[in-house]
Amino acid sequence: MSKSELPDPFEKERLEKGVGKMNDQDDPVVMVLRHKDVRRCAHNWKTFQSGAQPGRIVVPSEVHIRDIRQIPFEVDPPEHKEYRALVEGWFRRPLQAEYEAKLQTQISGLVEEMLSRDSLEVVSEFSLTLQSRALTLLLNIPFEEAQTWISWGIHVFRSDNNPLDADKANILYNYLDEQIEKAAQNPSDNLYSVLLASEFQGRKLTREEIKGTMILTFAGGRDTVINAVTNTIAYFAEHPQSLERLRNEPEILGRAVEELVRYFSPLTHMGRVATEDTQVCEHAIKADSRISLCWASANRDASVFENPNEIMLDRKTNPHVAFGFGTHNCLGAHHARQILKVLIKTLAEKVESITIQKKEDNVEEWGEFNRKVGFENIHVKFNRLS
Ligand code: EMZ
Repeated sequence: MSKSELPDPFEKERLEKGVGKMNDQDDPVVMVLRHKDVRRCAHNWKTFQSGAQPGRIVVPSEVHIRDIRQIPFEVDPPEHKEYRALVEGWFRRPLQAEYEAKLQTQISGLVEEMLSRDSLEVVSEFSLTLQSRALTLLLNIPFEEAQTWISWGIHVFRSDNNPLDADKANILYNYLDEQIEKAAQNPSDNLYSVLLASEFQGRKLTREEIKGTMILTFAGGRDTVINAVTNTIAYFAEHPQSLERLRNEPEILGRAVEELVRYFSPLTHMGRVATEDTQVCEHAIKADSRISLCWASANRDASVFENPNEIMLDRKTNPHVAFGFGTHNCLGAHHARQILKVLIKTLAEKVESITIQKKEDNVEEWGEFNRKVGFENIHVKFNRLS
């Protein structure tokens, strides 16, 4: 196994039982592992709801560190649809040529900076910087603001020794209160102002709803994007021939992005709360207990993906669920895809190879499963294409 590989820890349980079990702060989770069941349960929002107590559908549960509902993520239909409609257009802006050009300028600049160095740590110096700078485009606010978010570190709810750190979460919450207030005083054309002007069911959005939407925007796309970017660098470091292939066959870029996202599955799973007694794969699920939709497992399901543990850059049929599935599919997916597309294009244009100097895996523990999701750190050198 070469080092950038992310093994699939779910295969045996997926084949034998279809579900796995884990405890999480005394609120157990039945992990749904097969592609078809994951999609079926995601589709069935009446039985498997998102609108439970705020924080409870996230694994690990965030009920002890927040009581603000993230919107539209923790709301069920029909309200979900109306909230989502308020932001859907805004989150499609990454598809515009002008947005892509700005992203290109940011990413080219960052790659150039890295090319001039003998060593860099990808997670903290490259991926976090890239993610934070790109977020200024998504929010439509000045580039300089990225520096504040970079200073918060990788995860907004986690610190080094504490996977659920309420003090850390408060940094974000206080910051958002300030920014919302600022936008209320001085309306402009950023996301805060757009939300302040938005109406839900004939009334203005409340400050709490705006904050819930902003928390999702900050938290949902942070470590996921950072992992995807870091894994992309690690993959091309170990497969320089793949970078060369993309240089020669730019037409497969779109497929390559989907395939990398399938393979990396940056978000391992997302929970739901059962609204009634039911079952999944003949496993009883009690009302008010939790399941999780394990995107990472579904994306390695051999009944759907040929050679699921291989990265086939031009994979043709690729119904992956790395961005979720159904009603709640990822709002930030256009932005995330553009980031990866522009990043890979830029690497192919400028970088000959990437040398790995040292690295440490980031392994998540989910009950009986240990899943490598990326790297804690990975030190590399970018070598320029001449
Ligand atoms: C939540 C979640 C959303 C959660 C799509 O995922 O991402 C997690 O990283 C956050 O901790 O609060 O936003």
